[in-house]
Amino acid sequence: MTRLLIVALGLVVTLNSEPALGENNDATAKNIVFVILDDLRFDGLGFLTPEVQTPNIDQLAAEGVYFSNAVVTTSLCSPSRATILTGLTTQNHRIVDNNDTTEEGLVFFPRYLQEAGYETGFFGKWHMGRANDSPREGFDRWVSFAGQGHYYPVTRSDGSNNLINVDGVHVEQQGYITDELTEYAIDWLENRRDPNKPFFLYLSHKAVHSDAVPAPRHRDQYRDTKFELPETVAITDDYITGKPMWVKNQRNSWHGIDFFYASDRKMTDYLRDYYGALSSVDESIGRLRASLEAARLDDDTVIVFYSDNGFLVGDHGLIDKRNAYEASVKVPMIVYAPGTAEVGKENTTRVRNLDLAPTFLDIAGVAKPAQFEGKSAWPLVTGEKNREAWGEPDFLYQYYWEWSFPMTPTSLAITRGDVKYIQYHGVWDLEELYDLGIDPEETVNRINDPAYYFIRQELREALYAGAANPNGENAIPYTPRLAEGMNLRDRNGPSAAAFPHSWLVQPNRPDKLMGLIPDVPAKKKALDEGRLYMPWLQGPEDE
Ligand SMILES: [Ca+2]
Repeated sequence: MTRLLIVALGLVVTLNSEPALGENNDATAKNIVFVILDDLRFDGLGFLTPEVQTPNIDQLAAEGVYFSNAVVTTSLCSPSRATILTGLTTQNHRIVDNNDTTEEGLVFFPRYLQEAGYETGFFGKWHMGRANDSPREGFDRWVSFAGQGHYYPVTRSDGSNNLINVDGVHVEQQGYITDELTEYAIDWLENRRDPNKPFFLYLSHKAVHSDAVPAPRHRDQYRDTKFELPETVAITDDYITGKPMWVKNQRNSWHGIDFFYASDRKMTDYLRDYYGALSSVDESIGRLRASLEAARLDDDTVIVFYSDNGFLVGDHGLIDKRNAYEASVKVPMIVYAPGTAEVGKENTTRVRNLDLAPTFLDIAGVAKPAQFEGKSAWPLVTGEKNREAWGEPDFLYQYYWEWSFPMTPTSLAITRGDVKYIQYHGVWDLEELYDLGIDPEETVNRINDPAYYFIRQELREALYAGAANPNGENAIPYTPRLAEGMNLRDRNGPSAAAFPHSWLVQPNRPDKLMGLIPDVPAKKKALDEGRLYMPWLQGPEDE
């Protein structure tokens, strides 16, 4: 649709449509449509990767604001969704992995919208609480399913199909899940909701989670397409020496490029199905927009396009998500808000999933609850604030080890400005430090670079302080172990990684205790001068 037509529709809305009325009688309340995908890579859109065909999403970006530096505070389905819904970080909402079954005490942001007079609808993948698909507080309409759901109906032992929970009543899944969820959403939009209330539509697609299955009409869409993998997929001496052992070891695992999903499939081949499945989502966006336009709601409705986490396709030899590398933590984010100042622009501000709940409430004119940890990104969309004025917070990242996928360790990271520091817990391995300003691909681990000595220590301290819970406690949460987990490796693939060269030493070194001494300025001074730093042997002037 052209800009001119949107402006024309806007005028029609002003003249003919009834104003949306909340309990506060706010005639200007905006409707909100939130479309969230599962595991869509940050650059997995046509306007960013030419091989990918997503005309409707490209158009949404061209007519909206594209956030090129959107990130998630935990790159895993359930924890990220819990953060989006509660406005809390993982250490505080405590949904630490996909095995967690409780949502006890959590308040989901749509409840605040209901209280402000909004009608709310949830459609699709909830992915918390395992087998519990029953309606959750905060939603007037509920269409969901347990766990991961299915791309196509699957026949159960009693002969019926797998079930979808519609407002507490189970019905069978009829067809391809992306199309079916879109139809449920549009049905609510057009026929079921109260037209006198502003609405919040939460459309949560199963696509494009593994194993991605396209609709029949998209099965051959990319048959002849040659997708390229990231440059960091290559093993080179220069590159691989700076990486922790667990990264090298994960290459040959369920979540590694050399044995991904324990198959001999090539990632370049898998991406044909991945992006084929994305095409139904792209059509879904087109259908939603057409429905809004037909109802003359387009001008009063903000659309937010998002993914619950990133997805690696061979970056650093890894696939899937969980780790703290850029392709894992970055997600595609578009905010379509007609009439706002930043339309058609890219915004480079680092906006977190933690910031979504405050943003939605801000759009609705609802005050931010005290427990929310993020900040509204709406001033970035309206142009009220630029990146600098908005005041980008530190980006704290946390992923807690899962027994089910034991190859990725507990990963804690903090990014301040361009510098990212990563620390692992419970595993004997290297820390990492990247200067994203000069090394966006994270190819040079600067953890032992003297130029980053002080920022390294500053970030270690800030990370520890930021990862504490409201009681000031630093605790690593975990859930019950139920089985061995995905330990399979290709017996013909790469063997275990060697220890870092710098760790291999002769016995009886005089500096053998230096690794225990905190990295204080006096230690740096001693190292610069080629001296040992042993505080218990030296005078106060050396401290
Ligand atoms: Ca996910």
